Amino acid sequence: MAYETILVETRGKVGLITLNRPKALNALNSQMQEDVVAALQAYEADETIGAIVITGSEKAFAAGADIKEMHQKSYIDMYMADFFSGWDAMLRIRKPIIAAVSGYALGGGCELAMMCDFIIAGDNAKFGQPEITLGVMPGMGGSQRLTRFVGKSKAMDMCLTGRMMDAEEAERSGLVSRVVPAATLVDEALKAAEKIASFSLPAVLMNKEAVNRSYETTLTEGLRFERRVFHSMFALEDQKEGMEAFSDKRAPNFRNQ
Ligand code: CO8
Repeated sequence: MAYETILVETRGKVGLITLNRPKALNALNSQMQEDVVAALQAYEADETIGAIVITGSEKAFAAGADIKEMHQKSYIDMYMADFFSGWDAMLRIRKPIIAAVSGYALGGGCELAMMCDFIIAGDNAKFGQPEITLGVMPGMGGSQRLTRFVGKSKAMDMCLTGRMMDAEEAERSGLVSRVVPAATLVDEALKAAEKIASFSLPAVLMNKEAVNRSYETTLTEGLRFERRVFHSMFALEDQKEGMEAFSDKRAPNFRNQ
């Protein structure tokens, strides 16, 4: 399928989505929301795909929601369209999504990266929630997710001053999982995604679901959920195969069953 605002390609078992509005530094407009969600849903439905990477350009992952699309809208326009709620469909994607961030990840761009399962940053990455400088605030989860990633003090600092955080600070604060040289960013993200896609898909989905559950429930409930899912994994052929392969000192041959 052809998309207007993104490029998609399949690399082995990995789906690669590249945000592609270079003239607007990949500002997220409604078309891009539709395109990204449609591409994610297509990869979700594709049995040959085990993980997905979303990236942008070297200069910008995404410089925010498209200010030019938004600025004349009224309250009732935003409310009736439930503006930006279309991105929620991303949260229903069960396969892992890695954000590979080079350059600016600002406003909605930072929020999109945080909606992915983890972020690998190029050493030139810059994260920020500069909405305050525009007279608004984050609207795609920034005030909530950033706070959970980096804690209240830093999230307040970012949202109230609008300052940017570089890759080193982002890693130190827990916003990104690792920092790599910008020149190798996409390769490193693809390598991580290929590794994930080499494992048993049901086991991968259950791992993702369990980690996400920790954000939504109490520790006691989360631990109970984890134990029940862990027990259920002993119904998987891939569990037998993984453990047998370990004993036989050979590579496992997972069949996603
Ligand atoms: N929206 C639209 N166009 C943009 C955006 C954007 N967010 N960011 C950059 N552009 C455009 C510029 O207007 C410019 O276009 P043109 O050449 O036609 O003038 C082009 O991209 C290149 O940008 P610059 O010339 O500004 O490039 P610089 O290298 O000088 O600066 C910056 C790069 C620092 C990234 C600068 O472009 C900038 O500050 N951009 C805006 C960053 C920002 O404020 N982002 C937050 C946007 S608001 C938001 O994301 C809210 C999300 C939640 C909404 C929820 C609603 C319910």
